[in-house]
Amino acid sequence: MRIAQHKIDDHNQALMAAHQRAFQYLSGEIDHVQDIIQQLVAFQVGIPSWALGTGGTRFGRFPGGGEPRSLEEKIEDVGLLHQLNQSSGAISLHIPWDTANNPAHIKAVAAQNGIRFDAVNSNTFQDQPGQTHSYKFGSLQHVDKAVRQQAIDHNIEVIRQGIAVGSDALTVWLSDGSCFPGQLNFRQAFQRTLEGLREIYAALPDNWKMFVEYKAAEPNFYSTTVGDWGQSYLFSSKLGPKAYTLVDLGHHLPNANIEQIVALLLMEGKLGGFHFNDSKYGDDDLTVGSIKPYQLFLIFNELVEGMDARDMNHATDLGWMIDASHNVKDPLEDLLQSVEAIMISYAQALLVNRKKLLAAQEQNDVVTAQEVLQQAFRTDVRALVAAARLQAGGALNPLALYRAEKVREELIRERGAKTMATGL
Ligand SMILES: [Mn+2]
Repeated sequence: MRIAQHKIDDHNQALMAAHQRAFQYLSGEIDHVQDIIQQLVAFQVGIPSWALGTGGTRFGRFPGGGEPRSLEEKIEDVGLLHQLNQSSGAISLHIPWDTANNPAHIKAVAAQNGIRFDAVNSNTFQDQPGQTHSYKFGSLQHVDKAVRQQAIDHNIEVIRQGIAVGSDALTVWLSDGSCFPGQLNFRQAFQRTLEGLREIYAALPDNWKMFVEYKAAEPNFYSTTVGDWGQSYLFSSKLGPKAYTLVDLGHHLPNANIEQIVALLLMEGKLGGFHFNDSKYGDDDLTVGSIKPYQLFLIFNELVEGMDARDMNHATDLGWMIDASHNVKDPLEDLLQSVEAIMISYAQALLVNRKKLLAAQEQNDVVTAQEVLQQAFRTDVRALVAAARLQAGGALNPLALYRAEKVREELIRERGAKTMATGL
């Protein structure tokens, strides 16, 4: 479904006076307001196709109704989010869940919705119906060459499908690892995985990137073959210039200093992409910014500082994606909240007084350094983010309009109460 433009206009008109009051107050405090707004307008976050349905846990799943039944409907849902916030202009596909039988048609649906295709994701963490070999003991690390070859062929097929829809990156997340000590020879598992990744890398078009995503634990609970940023960096360095590390916020051991990891990967030119989410205990896949908003700000602070140091384009030089799951919320509402949290953290990072911070660091003035960061973090930038949305043609309050228009009710009417989207 689409929301009629006049409904967005009416919504904005009703909120305009309050918005302008907040914006005027804020813009008086900030230098270069228009430059910041332009950066916010340009910044787009990819929406994962697998997060458009209600997620579940290994204990159960409680679908909410009106979930997309096809790839077309997934793209329409992202188009709807983008219509509301103008910051969700890309979808990240997961193969085989999102295999497009008619890529030209799928590209046309995406174009109608103003959506482009972000990184495509392969899947060797599950066995698919009719699959010859099982991934029970891993895919690219597997002791049996036939299993490894099946995983390599699948990834090359994902690249082929990505090319057909106009994507330009492959994300490889491997669940490979071991559950018990002694199960795996770590060095051999690494070497076999590297060998497989090299074959996949060789199939990448010139303008493509490969993102090597790491994860500390789960589904394997003793070792993971791409378990942390060091292992991912080893793989991406050995593979070559088109390979990068992808940081998923939920894939670290507790209390890891993710902002430091980001800073160093950027310094080495090896940070390729991001999966945003939040967590309390592990890979909880919770709404971005719902648990640790200060950490998210600190990560964005390093991203902005590190990207500026390398003269990178904030909007286009890294892959920005959400990777989350929604067990109890309406997935579309959750995604609106997630994108808003990302935009708020990005805006706050743009406000950091970098000269003052650098001077404080040079003077060992710890108190001032903290003050500089917290001055930005404690600034309520919501009117700034809303101003960017307004300028781009979105809604001043996307979530409020989503609810006022009874979007979920309409989707349930269109698609049924018992639909269940493919995904996690
Ligand atoms: Mn991820």
